[in-house]
Amino acid sequence: MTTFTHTFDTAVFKKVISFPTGIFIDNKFSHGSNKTTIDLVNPTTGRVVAEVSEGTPTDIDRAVAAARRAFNTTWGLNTPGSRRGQLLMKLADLMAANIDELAALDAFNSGKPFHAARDGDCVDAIGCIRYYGGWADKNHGKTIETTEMKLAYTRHEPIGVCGQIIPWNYPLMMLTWKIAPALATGCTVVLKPSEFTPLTALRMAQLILEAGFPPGVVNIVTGYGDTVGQAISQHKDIDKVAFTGSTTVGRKILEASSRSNLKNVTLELGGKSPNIVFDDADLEQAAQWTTRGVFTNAGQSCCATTRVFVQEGVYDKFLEELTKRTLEIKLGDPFEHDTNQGPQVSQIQYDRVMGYISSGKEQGATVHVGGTRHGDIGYWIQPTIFTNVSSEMQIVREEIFGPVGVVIKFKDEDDIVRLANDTLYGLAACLFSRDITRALETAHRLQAGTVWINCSQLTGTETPFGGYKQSGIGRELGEYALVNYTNVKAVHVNLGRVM
Ligand code: TXE
Repeated sequence: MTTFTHTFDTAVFKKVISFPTGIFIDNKFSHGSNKTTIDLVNPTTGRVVAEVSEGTPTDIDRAVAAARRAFNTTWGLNTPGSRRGQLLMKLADLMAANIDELAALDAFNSGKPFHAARDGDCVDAIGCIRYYGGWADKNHGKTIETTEMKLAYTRHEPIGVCGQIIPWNYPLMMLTWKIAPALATGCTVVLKPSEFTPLTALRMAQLILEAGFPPGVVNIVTGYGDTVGQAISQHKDIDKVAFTGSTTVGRKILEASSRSNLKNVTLELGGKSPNIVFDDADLEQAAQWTTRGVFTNAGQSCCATTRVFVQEGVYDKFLEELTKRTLEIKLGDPFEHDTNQGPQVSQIQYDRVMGYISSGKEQGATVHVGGTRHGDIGYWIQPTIFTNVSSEMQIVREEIFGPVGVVIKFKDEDDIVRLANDTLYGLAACLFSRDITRALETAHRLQAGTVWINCSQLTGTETPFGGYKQSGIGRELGEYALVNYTNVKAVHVNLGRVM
């Protein structure tokens, strides 16, 4: 079986990290059934730096069998919620004790800045595990008033074995958003990390083992989407699939569910979210948040607010503020102190984003800032702003998933609501105004699962996250996510003596 060993000797983190990179089933690491491997590329150099086992559909069968056995014996309804909560809390403690290591692995594997991975992703991920650890013994049903002759109540029962497929943009966070509510409610898990960024998931497998979760409760199978991912989505003994990724693959997952066993499906998909600056906004604050909304994580965020709409009267002033801040973004090695933006995750994503930049140029938009690659090696792209765009251009309509924003003028409230909602997506939106009535009225008219007022990109473990329209089905985080992992059973008890 393969092992990851790397000596980190960087400005912000120094340590040798070593752990097995086999597939993790029944609390044991092993080869995949065909003993092949997947190469991992460091996006800062474009060089292969590690390998992990390549799982197969046969491995998924083995993982599902382990998860089913655990569900029927040591987990599910067989373990009190309080015990599940204790194990989740223990896992959160272990993550906190290893936070620098987890951050280094995410930075090394995905290219995001180390400090952003540690202070953002890892803190969020640990908080998420703790939050659902707290829910594990509090997700109760209700008693329901009917007649004096009947007692009716509901039970929130775990849905069963859950397949979870996650992407590469927030590798650790996405893992915790998926496993935490599943484990809290009593489900067992077969998780596939992205083939580009599996390292933190495999390190988490070790921590899950160390925390004391029974064998089979969490199984992690590294592999490709069209083999392992597809095997999960069409498996007849998986009760639910939770997916984060592209809208294209989201459709395939729904189709596979309908062709196999009609498993419950929740989807968190793409976006093309609007960022609205009204003429009464605090422009400096708006520019600060807009910069974050467009460029965070090198633009690789599903809720990136990349369609920047600015009211006519403040367009020039706002563009000046936004330009100033965009030019201040420091591209560099993820392990330097002052790096704000690392490379795109892969050659494929680099090519995809550069393709969009070319299409913007060809279709007549103006490159206001950036528009080219950065450096000679790796997958860096300069923060890019387009102006003079029109609504039919690809860069305005399609999710770019890179550091690219478009800036567009609007007239008034009706105009902006029409423009903002003119998209297939509906994941998020942000708006800036000092007028609370205008802000709230507009927020309520936007078709989006999250609306930020005078801020952007803030998610909270307690607050639901998910999409309208083709941005997805269901909500993650908060109490709402518990619904994804439970079946509600209504029990009717006859208290009378007559039929
Ligand atoms: O995503 P994929 P990709 C968007 C973003 C990006 C585009 C393509 O616009 O440019 O998608 O990225 C697994 N059955 N988002 O190609 O393919 C895959 O192995 C089952 C938005 O990387 O959707 C990985 O684990 N699973 C997004 C996961 O799906 C399959 C995050 C995501 O990969 C599969 C990422 C299949 N047939 C990309 N094919 C967000 N919402 O945050 C692939 N996978």
